This record gives sequence, structure tokens and C-alpha cells, in this order.
Amino acid sequence: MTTDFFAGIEPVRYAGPDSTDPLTFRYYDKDRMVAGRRMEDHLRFSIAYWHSFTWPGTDPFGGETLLRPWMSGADPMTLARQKADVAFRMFELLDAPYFAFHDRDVAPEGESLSGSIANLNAIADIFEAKMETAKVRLLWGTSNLFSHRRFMSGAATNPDPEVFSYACGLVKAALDVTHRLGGENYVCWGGREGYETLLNTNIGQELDQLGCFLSMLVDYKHKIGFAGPILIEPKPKEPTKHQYDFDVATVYGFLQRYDLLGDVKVNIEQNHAVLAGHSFDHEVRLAYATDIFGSIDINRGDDLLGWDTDQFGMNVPEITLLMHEILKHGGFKTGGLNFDAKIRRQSIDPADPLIAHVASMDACARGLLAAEKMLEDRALEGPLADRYAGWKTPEAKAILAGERSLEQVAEAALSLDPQPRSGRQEYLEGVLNRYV
Ligand code: XUL
Ligand code: CO
Repeated sequence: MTTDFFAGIEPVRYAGPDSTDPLTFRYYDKDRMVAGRRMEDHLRFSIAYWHSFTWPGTDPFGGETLLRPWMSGADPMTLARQKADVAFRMFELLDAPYFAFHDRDVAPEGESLSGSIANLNAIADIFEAKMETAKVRLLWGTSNLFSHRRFMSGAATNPDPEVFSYACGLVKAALDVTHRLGGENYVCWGGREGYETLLNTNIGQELDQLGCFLSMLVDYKHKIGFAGPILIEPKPKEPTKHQYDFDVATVYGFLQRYDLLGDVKVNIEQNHAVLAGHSFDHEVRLAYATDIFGSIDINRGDDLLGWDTDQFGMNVPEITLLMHEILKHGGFKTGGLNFDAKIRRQSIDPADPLIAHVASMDACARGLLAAEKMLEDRALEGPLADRYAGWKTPEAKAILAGERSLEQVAEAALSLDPQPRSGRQEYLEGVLNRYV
């Protein structure tokens, strides 16, 4: 029986740092107050439907290793309903405050566009009923515009306007459902919005199509009164060789060009940041600096592999820097920590996905607690402020405000003799390690 999948497993509870039971929280103590908010309200954990309930453990060299009763043996809508039961059971066992899904994770493709939309709405009815009594809320919804072969040359950036229109049909339905279920954000990861070869690609045309698609989505969001932001999820490559939403900086430029700043922000993923040649905290800091920070897909890549391994985030120092950045800006607004992460294909026991989430939730909680302390002590903020203190003088402020010409600044520089100062990197690295 599908609903017995987690039979014998009790809901996960906080048991303190000394617990050795992998199905207890050691640091994630949801009611503990951290910087004026409950820990649960800071971390806003979300379970990703796709990795936990739709991925059967395949890789390019082998088939299913995760034999899930809701993945075969009945008609697709019956399986989708069974999957929903298992999913909500897992949310309950983990006491998860949020979940996230693509349309195709929760409901099968229909025989036509309207059939697919009807399937999605039928499952959304089930979610709506379950959410009346369940605690879990929807962090975000999205449409899968990359798996079906019709999208092999892109969705919004497809050379064929009929594919573009079909994508509009799916994205409208997915936003409608996200809105109906009280979703707090709507995500667009440009899965195949990119190219394989310039020999067949008109970049300018495709960028205009993408700008047009998002502008229509933003207009529609306002029309239906969807209050949350649209979030673009940057990724530099995979599945296409070159993705248009390469990284935060690229997305910022795109949003500015198509006048979408204000309505569209970013959903930053650790593994994508690293594939783009950045660190996770670089992407997060840049998003805050440019005022487009939205939400996080929390996971990790493998330092030795050049692809999106989507492993569970376990690196406490890295997560500490992430939480330091988020806490410094007052915490999440509509965003949260969405586990866009999957267990390894050898982790075949029903308990494995639960253990993975618990371990990563604890890593995030440790990062949050360390970040709180670091901010209290101004451990990094103090030295950072000192480093830029010169810019607080009236003259430096006037320069930055654009009140001085190049000639004026050049003239004043004639009496200066600036002295280099240490960047103190190793000192700061040592400070970080005191807290983790
Ligand atoms: C793919 C990825 C997606 C998005 C949602 O790398 O991260 O799962 O998060 O489409
Ligand atoms: Co993601």
C-alpha cells in the first residue's frame, strides 16, 4: 500500500545535540527564538516534490533503483493521487512548513493542453482539500517547460511561436493553481531557454521572446492579484550548453533591459552558483546588492564534478555564510529554503529521504545559530564597516553622490599619499571558524 510507504517511522522531533538517532533533529528546534523570530519562521523549509516523489534513481547509465509503489502499475491519475498521499505523509513526518512543485511532478501530461490543465486542476483540488487540515503551505509553484520533446528547442525562446503559445498556456495554468493554493512565489527556471549552437540561433530574437513572455506573466500576475514575486532561477548550463539566465548578474541585466525589475526576483541555487563559477554567498550577496533577492534552492554540488548533482546541503560553514547574508537583511520575506536536492541512487530505503532532509535541516539550523551569534558580535560586519569607513567622510560621500567632477577629484588628489592596508583575509577566515 502506498500510504504504508513510511510505515513504522514516527514524526521527526527535536531531541537535542546529543541525540544519535538520525530521525531526530539535533539543532532544528522550530520554536527556538533566533533574532526575534521562531527558527521555523526563519528557515521556511520547503520539500521539493520532484526530487522526493518523481525521481526513480535513474542516471544516464542505468534505470530505476528507487522502486516506488506510486510510480507504476496503475493509470497515471491514480498514481498521481497515491503520490499526493505519500507526499503529504512525508511533509507531516518532517513537520515541513512548505512544499514546492512543477505541474508535471504532481499531475500527468494529458492528451491535449486542456487535458494537461484539467489533470493539474484535479490534483490541485486534492491538495486544496489536504491543505485545509495539513500544516504545510505552498512556497512556490512552477511549470515544467523543459521535459517534453515539444520543448527541446526551448519554450519561450523556441523558434516556433506555437511552442511559445503552448508554454503560455501551461504557465498560466500553473500560476492559477499556485495562486489558488496560496503559493508565496512563482518560479521560472529557464530549463531549455538557451542554445546548443549559434549556427541555428538568433540570440537577439530569443531574448526578446523571453522578455515578452515574462512581461505577459507579470501582467497576468497583477491581473489575478497574485501578490508574490516571479522568481527567475539562474543556471549557466545544463541542459543547454549556454542558458540565458546564466547567473544573478546576467539576470539583473536582463530584468533591467526588459523593465521587469520590481516584479521579478531570483531564486538562487547553490549548485547553479558553483556551475557558474561563483560561490553561493557571492550570488546571494549580489542579489541583495541589486535588490533582486527572492528565495533559495538549498543543495550542493560536488567539487569534483562539473554538473548539477543536487545533493543535500551539509556544509555548515557555507550555510553559515548564507544565513549570515539573509539574517543581515532581516530574514526571508516571501522566500525560503527549498530542498532542490535528491538522495543518491544507492540510498534506497524509505527512511533515506527523511534522513537526508533531517540532516540538511540540522545543517541549516546550525548555520542560522552561528550566523545569529556572528551578527550579534559584529564579527564580520565590524571589520567590513571599518574597511569602508573612509567613504563616510563628507568629502567621500560628496564624490559618491556625484557632486564632484573628475577635475575636482584629480586636483584634490595632488595633496594625497594613500597607504595600502591589509585585507586581513586569513584573520577573517579564522573568525568564521570560531563560530562554526
Ligand atoms: C534544475 C532546477 C529546477 C528548478 C525548478 O536545475 O533547479 O528543479 O529548481 O524548475
Ligand atoms: Co532549482
